[in-house]
Amino acid sequence: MYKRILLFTFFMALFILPCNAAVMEGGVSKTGIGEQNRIIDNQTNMPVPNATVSIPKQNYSTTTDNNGVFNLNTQINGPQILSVKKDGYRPFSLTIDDKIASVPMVVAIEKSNIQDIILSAEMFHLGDDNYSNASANSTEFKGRALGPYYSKTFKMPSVSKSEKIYLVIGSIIGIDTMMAKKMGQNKVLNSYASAPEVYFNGTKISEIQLNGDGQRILLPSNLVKPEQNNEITIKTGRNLTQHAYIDYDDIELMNISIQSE
Ligand SMILES: [Ca+2]
Repeated sequence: MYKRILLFTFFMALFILPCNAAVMEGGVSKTGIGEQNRIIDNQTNMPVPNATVSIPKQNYSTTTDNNGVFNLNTQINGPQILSVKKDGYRPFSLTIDDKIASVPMVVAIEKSNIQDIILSAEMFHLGDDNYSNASANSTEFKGRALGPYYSKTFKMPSVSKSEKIYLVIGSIIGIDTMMAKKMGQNKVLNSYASAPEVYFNGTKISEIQLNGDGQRILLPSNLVKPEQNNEITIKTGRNLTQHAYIDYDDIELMNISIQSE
């Protein structure tokens, strides 16, 4: 069931990405063509001034003007993560490429919810820094690997029974599963990896088969410990065709948060 949710989210992301100049909003698209790159509020459609728009891989960063307009004065070669940050809004990231960057994009960002818990707003790398240039989005890799897994403990607020709580992964790139390969997300010919696994309070709750933005993973309510420490762990996969030594799949993630609705 979780996998189905993930896949659904991914397919939405996949179909949105090639739509040039569509409004992109937390993995959901609204139609609209911009004349300039702009950041708007998803509720009011008003411009968001003074938002930070960056390409973390390049250490490139710029700010929107009073009309929410920004220019990307940097070369986009291959898929890259674009990050948008603004106080009072959920951190947002989007995988873009030269095609998407070549036409004006309008990005709608969402006000943060007081219940949101940001586990990480930075880009980080899991794996062992040993990867093929044909790996999904390998040109995007930045920084040394943290190792094969990421783990974070956080205090869960009090939650009502009806509340659904999600782990939200803003962007993930570099996954080299068989499915990612079939979907054309990488050009690795002869090898593939197991899927990254997500654990919540010690129980495996999901596998992430595909790269994409805004992936939401429902935290099973029976595992949620209200008003106590809870733990999220994301383990990267392993190259299943390398038997001589352990070769972890090198992946990058950005914007990990807990959101409820
Ligand atoms: Ca590796």
